[in-house]
Formats: sequence, C-alpha cells, structure tokens
Amino acid sequence: MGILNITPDSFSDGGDFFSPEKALNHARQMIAEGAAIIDVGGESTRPGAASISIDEELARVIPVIERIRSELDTPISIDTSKPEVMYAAVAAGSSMINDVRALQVEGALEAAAALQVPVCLMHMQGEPRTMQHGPKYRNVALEVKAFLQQRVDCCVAAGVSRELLVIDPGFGFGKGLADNQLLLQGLDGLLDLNLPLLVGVSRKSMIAHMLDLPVDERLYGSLSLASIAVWQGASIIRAHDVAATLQAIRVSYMCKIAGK
Ligand code: 8Y4
Repeated sequence: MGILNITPDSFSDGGDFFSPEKALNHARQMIAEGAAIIDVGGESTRPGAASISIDEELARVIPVIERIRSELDTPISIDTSKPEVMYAAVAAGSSMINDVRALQVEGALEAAAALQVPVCLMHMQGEPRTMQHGPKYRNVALEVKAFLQQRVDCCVAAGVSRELLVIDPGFGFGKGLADNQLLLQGLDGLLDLNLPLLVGVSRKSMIAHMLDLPVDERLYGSLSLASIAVWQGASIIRAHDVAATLQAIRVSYMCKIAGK
C-alpha cells in the first residue's frame, strides 16, 4: 500500500496551490514500483496535528481520487475517519476505507455498512493531538487484540461483512518505543482474529527512537520493521518507499513460506 498524503505542504505547484497533477504522478510512480493499493489521505494524523473540516478534507482528496481513478486502475483506499468523506470518496472511485479511528466516529459504522467496501480498522490509544502524552498499557499486544476484536464484533453487528475487514495494530498511535517493540514481537497473536493484517511502520518515530535519525533517513529502519511484520504474518504493508519495501518484504515472505 503506497502512501499518498494530500496536505497543503505536499505536491505544491510551485506557488501556494496544491497540484492534483503532481499527486497523480506520485501515484503513477508508486504503482510502477509495484504498489497494489494507493492510500489517499487529507487529514494529518501525526502526533500534535490539528484536525480539519469536512469541506477542507473533501477539497483535498476528492479531485485526486477522481484523477487517479480516471487514469489508473489500481485500487484506491481513502484514509479518513469522517463518514461524509467515506461516502464521497467511494462515489469518486475509492474502493477501500482506511480508518485510524476504527469507525468510532458518529455515523462511520453506518457509512461502512452502506458502502460495503473493505475497511481497515486500526488501534489507537487516545487522539492524534495528545496520543503521545504518556501512553500506558499493561499488556500492549493483548489490549490491542481485545480492542480490534471488539471493533470487528461491532462492525459485524452493524452489517459490515466480516470478509471486508482488515485489522491494524496502529504502530506509533498512542504507543511508546517499548510498546511498539512489544507489539511487533507479539504481532502474530493478532492472526487469531483470522483477518488480513495491515501494518504501517514506514519512517515512523519508533525508528528515530532507536537510531536517532531524521525522517528522511529512516528507510533502512523502515525496511527492517516491514520485513519483521511480514515474517510475523502481515499481508499489507503501508509504505512511502514502494520499490525498496517490496524488495525487502518479498525476500522476507519467500523465506517464510519456503518448503511449506
Ligand atoms: C513520518 C512519516 C513520521 C509518517 C510519521 C508518519 C497508519 C495509517 C498512518 C498506520 C494505517 C504516519 C493513516 C502516520 N499510519 N493507517 N495512517 N496504519 N492503517 N506517520 O500505521 O504515517 S499516518
């Protein structure tokens, strides 16, 4: 899953305006490198990030989804928690919802049930603005698993087919370094839910906490984490650097399944 962030500072046209053309070219490049899904997001969920309005989020993502849909045939996932954005994005050509709030926003469960597209349910402790202010767990892997199990049950009860669900432990979302490390060690426990497992570790701060590197120097750390995630059973990896990540996870996966 290649990451396509649609925020004001990304894909500028040289002036103050965002260029859907540049975003489309970035999607093209990730697809050429082997991305199977393009994850389009307009709201930054990085620690401390402020939230944006429905209209602002729609204005960012809808033109880009329409452009990608009309020119390319790779599935598009919409990274949003807002039901209004889910409806509009699927109408514009998205075929998957990636929700870091696991459909807990008012109306989101109903939207997912109505739209009947695959949905990734992610674990987060707290809210993006404050989630890194002293996150606490007794047993992070067990708590994440219990949360995801409960969200899966809610989805099924609300009419979302179980066959459409994907789960994600949410690396970095209300988790300290030790929490992220233990979560990776215990990642295979999530396979008990019998659903595809998505993992996003690309360029995340857990790498900085281990290697003390700025965001543009975290590729090798990202590849190591992605390889471990695949070894542990992840089947979708969300990444910025698609070509490099695919090489790493293909090798990890071939070693994992050899002789089976
Ligand atoms: C540098 C670059 C530092 C990116 C931090 C980040 C996930 C996700 C995000 C994830 C799923 C991010 C939308 C955070 N992470 N969706 N979204 N899983 N399903 N931070 O792990 O990339 S945004």
